[in-house]
Amino acid sequence: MKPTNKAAIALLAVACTSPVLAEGETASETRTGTEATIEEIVVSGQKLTTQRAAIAVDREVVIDTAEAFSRLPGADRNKNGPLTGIAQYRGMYGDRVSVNIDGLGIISGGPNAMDAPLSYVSPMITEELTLERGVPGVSSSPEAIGGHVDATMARGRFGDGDAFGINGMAGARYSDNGDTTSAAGRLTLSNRAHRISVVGQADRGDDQRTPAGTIVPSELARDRYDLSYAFRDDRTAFQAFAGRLDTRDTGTPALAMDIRYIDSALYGLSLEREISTATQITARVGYTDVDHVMDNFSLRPPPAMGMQYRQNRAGGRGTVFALSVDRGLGEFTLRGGVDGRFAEHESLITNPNNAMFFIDNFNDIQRDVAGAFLALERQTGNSAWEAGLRYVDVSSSAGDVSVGGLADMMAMNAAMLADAFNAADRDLSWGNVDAVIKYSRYLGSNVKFNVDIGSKSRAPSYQELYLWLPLQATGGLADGRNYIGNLGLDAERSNEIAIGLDWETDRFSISPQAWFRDIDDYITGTPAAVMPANMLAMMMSGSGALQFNNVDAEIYGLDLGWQFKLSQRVHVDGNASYSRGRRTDISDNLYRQAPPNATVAVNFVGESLSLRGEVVAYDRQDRVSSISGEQASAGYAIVNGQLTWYALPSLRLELHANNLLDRGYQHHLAGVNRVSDVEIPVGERLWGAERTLSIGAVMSF
Ligand SMILES: [Cu+2]
Repeated sequence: MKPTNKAAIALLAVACTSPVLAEGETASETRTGTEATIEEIVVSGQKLTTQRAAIAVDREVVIDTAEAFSRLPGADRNKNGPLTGIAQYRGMYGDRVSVNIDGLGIISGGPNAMDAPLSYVSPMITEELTLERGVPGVSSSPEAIGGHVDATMARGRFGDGDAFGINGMAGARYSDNGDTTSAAGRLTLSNRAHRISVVGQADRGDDQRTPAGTIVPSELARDRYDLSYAFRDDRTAFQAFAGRLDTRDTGTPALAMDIRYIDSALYGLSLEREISTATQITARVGYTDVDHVMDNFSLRPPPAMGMQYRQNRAGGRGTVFALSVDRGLGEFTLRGGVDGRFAEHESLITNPNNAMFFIDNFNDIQRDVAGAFLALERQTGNSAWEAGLRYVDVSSSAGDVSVGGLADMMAMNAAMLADAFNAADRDLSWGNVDAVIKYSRYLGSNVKFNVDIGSKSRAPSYQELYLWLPLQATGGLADGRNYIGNLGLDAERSNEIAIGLDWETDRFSISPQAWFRDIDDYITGTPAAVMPANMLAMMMSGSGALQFNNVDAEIYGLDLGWQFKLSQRVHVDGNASYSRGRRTDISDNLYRQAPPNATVAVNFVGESLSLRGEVVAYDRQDRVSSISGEQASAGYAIVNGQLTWYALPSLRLELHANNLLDRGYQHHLAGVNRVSDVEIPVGERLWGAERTLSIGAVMSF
């Protein structure tokens, strides 16, 4: 077993038996002989090595789990609304970062990623979010070109004996900004072999206030439930779950419309079974079904003219599966498997004031991914390596499109685009080989060196291919530009190296990693040369269309986490991220890149009380994409404070103050306001929340 896994299990044991110590305390583990001694850096619910970074999301007083994710080194989030955070990792985001929940990928229903994968992870009922730092191994996920994240839902524990017992959790949180409330609960009936669990979380909030005005609309309403059954014995772990996501009127002010509803059903089965002492199989299958409606007139001030009203009904559904076998061969472990993802999507735009008006935005889209991988690992006393290969086959298709109810010139140009699209060959496929090599070695007892080298691919998304009419349905880019797809796109390929150190002494630990990504055929918008598309985009928005194209790019940077113990009870910690993304075929920067940022915190961890005060600082970002018309943003620093008190061993009370000094600030990735006739002008970057006080109580039994 890897040292990191051992440390994780030790930590889990500490977390389960002693909730008071779980926060901010480093799990110590005695090792013998020449065995390595590096521990994970454990900071306020975060665990970090150069191989992985994990965060205990339920300890973070957040509504959007993407916010908790953004606290990890190298991680950030593109925010298009209070529940619409898109994971960004080392300059890549959207479909480039794979997000699994309980080992299964999510099929989003919204063509603009309003239901981004992390929106399915309600924070209070999430056990842990784990980011594979460095280059993700080939077995983690297909098309994980930018990174891989796995979240596990907190479904409770098994019992110790044959008798059934009940355990659970009940918690509530309140934030004064927007009177935001969260309520969560879990009830588990279990013995040593069986576990039945029901969990749920409900979030509600009104519009958020900032020092520059109220963000309209930024109200939110989301319910998430899950019912599961699990079985385990010495050699088997089985789980079946059925879950629902029910999002109601929720603002997305950085996009052209707001969420009226997202109704999703999620089902999954997983089985892990030890066939022999050396052989283990893992099988997972999941199904997601999403029904979604958004519009531009219910939550935000409606357009001046009835003809500009838009309602958009979109959906997505499909199956994901993964099957793998692990076989131990002495010092070696061989892992092989197959996985896939078969998804359908559609999106229809209408106008409630004009029954003749419709746009087949996406019709009868199918995108299927099938992959196979083989990885070999070797673990010896003080070094380890892993080498893996993966083949991914992606095929996609789209149905015929049409449009109705447009006037004169618009109708003519739209009809030309529809005819061209319908006449084109839309059955497309890509075959890609990925390769990853990872090596780590102890240089002395408290320094470990790591190097990862990978070549990873991603085939184009359905939006990048099939967006035939210039619109802003771009998977959440939110740059305000109208895009058209491109049926001739090649797959992206990122050749990447990451070099890192884990260094730990009695008082100090640090885990820096430097990385470089060279991306061939990077898919981004470039000025379109399609005349009818440009004319339409001009009529709708005043600027021409962008078309998805293959370009060349590079992204490089350095990120780290560290901790320094001042005494048994007091430590300082922090992390820092630097990333730079640019085109290499022309002189321009990549769009929506996180600026350099750092967090420094002082922590006190007492018997039952812990305190944390932190400064979060972001540099300005003036390396912006001129093609997207992206604006620069100023740097800022805010101060946050938090207090956690175990009033009883089973009762945790939380008091958090965010933006304590009530600074006005604009996070570069916060999105640009697209809503007219509200306090914050159209085209202005959205402001961060004013000073916000939150209280919470979480009881476990
Ligand atoms: Cu939507």
